[in-house]
Amino acid sequence: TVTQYLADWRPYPFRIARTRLEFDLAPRATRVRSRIEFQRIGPGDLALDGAGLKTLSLAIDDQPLDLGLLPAEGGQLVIPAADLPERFTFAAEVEIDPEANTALEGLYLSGGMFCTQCEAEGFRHITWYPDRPDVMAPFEVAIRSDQPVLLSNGNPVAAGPGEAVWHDPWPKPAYLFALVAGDLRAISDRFTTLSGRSVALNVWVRPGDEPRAGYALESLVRAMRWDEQAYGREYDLDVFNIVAVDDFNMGAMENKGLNIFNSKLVLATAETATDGDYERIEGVIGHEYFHNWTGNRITCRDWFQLSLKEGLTVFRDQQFTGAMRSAAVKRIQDVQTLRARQFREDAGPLAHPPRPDSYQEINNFYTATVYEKGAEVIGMLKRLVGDDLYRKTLDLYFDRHDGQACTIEDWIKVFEDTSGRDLTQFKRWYTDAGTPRLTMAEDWRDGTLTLTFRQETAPTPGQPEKPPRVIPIALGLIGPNGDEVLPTTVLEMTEAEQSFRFQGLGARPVVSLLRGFSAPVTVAREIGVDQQALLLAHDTDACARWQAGHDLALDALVGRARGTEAGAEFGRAIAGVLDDAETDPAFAALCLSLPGEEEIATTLAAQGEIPDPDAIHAGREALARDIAAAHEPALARLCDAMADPGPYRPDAEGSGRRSLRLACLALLNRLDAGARAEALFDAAGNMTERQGALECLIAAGRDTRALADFAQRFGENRLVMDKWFMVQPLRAAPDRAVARARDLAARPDFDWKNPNRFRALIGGLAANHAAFHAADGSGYDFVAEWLMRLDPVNPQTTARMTTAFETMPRYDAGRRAHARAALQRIAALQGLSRNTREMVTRILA
Ligand code: HT7
Ligand code: ZN
Repeated sequence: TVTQYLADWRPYPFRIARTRLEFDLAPRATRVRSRIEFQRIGPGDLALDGAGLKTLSLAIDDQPLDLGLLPAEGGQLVIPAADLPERFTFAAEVEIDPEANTALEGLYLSGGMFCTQCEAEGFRHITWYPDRPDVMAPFEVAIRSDQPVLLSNGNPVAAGPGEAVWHDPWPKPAYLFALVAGDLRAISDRFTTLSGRSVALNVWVRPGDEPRAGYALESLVRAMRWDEQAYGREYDLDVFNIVAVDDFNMGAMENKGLNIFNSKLVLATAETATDGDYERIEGVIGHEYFHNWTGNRITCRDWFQLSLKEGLTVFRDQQFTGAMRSAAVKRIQDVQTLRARQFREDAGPLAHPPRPDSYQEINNFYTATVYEKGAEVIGMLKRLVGDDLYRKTLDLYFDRHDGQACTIEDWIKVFEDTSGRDLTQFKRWYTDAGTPRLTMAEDWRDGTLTLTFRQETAPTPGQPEKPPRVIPIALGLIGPNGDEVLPTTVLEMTEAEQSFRFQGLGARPVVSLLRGFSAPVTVAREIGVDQQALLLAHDTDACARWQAGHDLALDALVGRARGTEAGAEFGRAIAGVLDDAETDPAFAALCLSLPGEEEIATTLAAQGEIPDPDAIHAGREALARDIAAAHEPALARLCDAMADPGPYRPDAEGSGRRSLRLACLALLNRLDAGARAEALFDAAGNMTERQGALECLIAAGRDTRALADFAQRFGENRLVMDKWFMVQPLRAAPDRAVARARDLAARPDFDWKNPNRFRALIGGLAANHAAFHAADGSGYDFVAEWLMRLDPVNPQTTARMTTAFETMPRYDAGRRAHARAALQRIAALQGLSRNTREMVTRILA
C-alpha cells in the first residue's frame, strides 16, 4: 500500500488549454473518447491516472501510441518527456462498464440513470487524465444516449435527439466533472444576479417526484441571494442544475453548474420529511452552492488542503442556516455535532489534524476534523480579526486567488496581510491534531478576579508533542443578582499558562465562559451547582446558558452511571426551564433533551474511568423517569400547548414548537409506557411528529401496530422506509436491538447495496450505544459481518462506517477483546479494499 505525503507534492509540468470528451453511453460498455490539449510549463514526463479502464487506443497529435505503454495493474500511464513536443493533443478511447460499478465512484448507474461521482479520484475511472486538483481546464462534453435528459457541467451548447453538447468555460479540475443521463423531470425557476444576469435554475428528479422538490429549489434561491449579500459572490453560468439520485456515497457533490445530490437531501414533503430533514436540505443545498466560489473558482492544490474548501464552506453553510433560522439554536446544534463527532475522532486512534500530512486513501479523510473542526478554525479567525476585517479578508482571498488551486498557507496569508498579525502560531490549529483541554482557576480578592488558564493537549498518533495554541476565549461576567457586569470580551491565550485580571468588581461574579463556544476545546473548571443554575437562568449568551444546563445534566447522568441518586439540582433547574419554555421553545427543547449515552461514556472516560454501557443506559433511563415524575403536569401541559396550531411550516418557529413537544413526550414516555406517543402517532399531521412518536413507541416496546401502519403507508417510499429501518435498531431496548437488526437484515427489502439503506440499519445499530457495545460482543459481530459483506461492493461506505469502532480503546478488556476480534476478522478478509484496510489498521494500532 502506498502512502502519499504532503511533502512530496510537485507542480504538474503541463497546463491544459482544453479538454474535450465524447460519451457514447451504454450500461455495460460506455465509450469515452478524449482529446486533451497540453502545453508544457515545466520539466517532467506526462503522467496520466487511470483505473479499471479498457483502453482501445491512445495517440499524441493523432499518432497512435503503443498500448504496451499501459501500466500492468492500473495506475499511471507515463509518457517520457523526450517523446513529447511543447504543445500536443493527447487522445484516448476507452470503454467502461457503469452497470458493474457498485462502488459509486466514476460513472455508474442509479435506478437506470447514468450519473458520476468524481471527487476525490473518481475521474480516473472514466478516462486517462491528470486526476489531481491543481490541473484545471475548460471542458467541452458531448453525450450520446437514448436517455431523454443529458446533462454536464457549464452551459448547454447544442441539444438534439440522442445528443447534447455542454461547454464549461471556467477552468476546473477533473474532480468537478459531472455527467447525468436519465428519464428526469425538472422543477424550475429563474434567478437574477446582483449584476442583473438571469440564471435558469432546475432541480431534476424522477417522474412523479416533482411535488417533493419545491423546498430544495426555494432553498437554492435563498442560498444564492444570501451569498450575494453576505459575501458579495455572484453565480457565473447561465444555468444551475441540481439532480437527485438514490444511490450516493455521501450527501451531495458540488460539480460545477451540475450539483448531484443524494435524493434524501432534495425530496421533502410534510408527510415524508422531518424538520431535521428540511433543515439539512436547506443547509446542504447552500453548502454545495457556496462551493461555487469556495472550492470551484478557488480550489485546492492537493488533497491535503481539503479543509481549505470544506472547512470554509461548512462555516459558510452554518452562517447561512443561522441567518435563515435561529442563530443561537444553530450554534448550539453545531457545538453538539462537533463534540459528538469531532472530539470523539480527536480522542481516538483516528485523530488527525485538519490538514493531514499523509494518507493512504484520501476518501478516508472526508472527516469531522477536516469539515467541522476546519469550520471552527475559521470561526476563530473571524473572532480574532473581527467581522469587518473578516469580510475584507475574504474579498482579498477571492480577488487574489480566483482561478487558482491554493493551500492553507495562501489562506492564512490573506488574513496576515489584512490584519497585520503574525499567524504562525495560529497555524497549529491546521497542523496539530487533538482537542486542547482548557482549565480555569479563579482567585477573588479585593474586588479583583484573576483567572488563570492552562491549556494541554494529549498526544495523538504520530504527534507526541503539543505546543500551545492561540485560543480565543470569549467570556462575560454575571453578578450574583443575575445582571451582566462584563459584556462579552475576547481574551487571546497564547501560552501554556496565562492569567487575566478583572478589577473594580463590587461582588464576586460568575464567569460565563467560552461564550458562543469561541474555541474547539474542552473546559474544566470548579463551579458550584448554584453558579451553574445562575448561568442557566441569567446568562445573556445562549451557548453558555445552554452549556450550564447541559453540564448540570451531565453531572447528574455521570453520577447515575456510577450508581448514585444524583440529579436533584438538575431537577430543580428543569423547573425554571419549563416555566420559561414558551419564550423560546427550541432552546427549552435543547435543555430538556438529556445528553446521550455516548456523551456520558466520553465524560466518564475523560475522568479516567472505564464506562459501563449498561450502567449508563440504566442510569439515564432512571434520571429521565425521575425528571418526568417530578414535572409531569408541566410537561403534559407544554406537550399539548405545543401542538401545531396551523398548517405545517418547516421554519424555525414551527420546528421549535415541535421539538419542544417531542422533548416533553420523550420524558413522559417513561411514565405512561407509550400511551401519549400512540395517540400522537395516530393523530400526526407530519413526519416530524410521526417519527418522534414512533421512536417513543419503540423505546417503550409498544410498537407492533405503529410499525405495521408506517410500513403500510410508506412501503413504496424508499427514503421514508430508510427511517423505518433506522429507528428500530436505534431505539430498541439494548438487549433486543441486535436480534431486531438481524431480523430486519433478513428482509427482502433490506437493499443493502443502497448506501442509504445500509447506513440506516447498520448505522442505526452502531448508534445504539448499549446495544453496539453489548458485553457479549454481539453488536460488534453484527456490524463487522455486514462491513465484510459490503467491502467488495462499496469500499468507500464500508471504510467510513468502520469509525463505529473508533472508541473501542476506552471500554473494558472483555469488550475490547470482542471489538479487536471483529476488526481482525475484517482485516483478514481476502481482497480487502485499500479504504477499509487503512481504517482498520489505524483503529487496531
Ligand atoms: N465535496 C463533496 C465531497 C464528496 C465526496 C467525497 C468522497 C466520495 C464521495 C463524495 N461525494 C461528495 C461534498 C461536499 O463536501 O460538499
Ligand atoms: Zn463540501
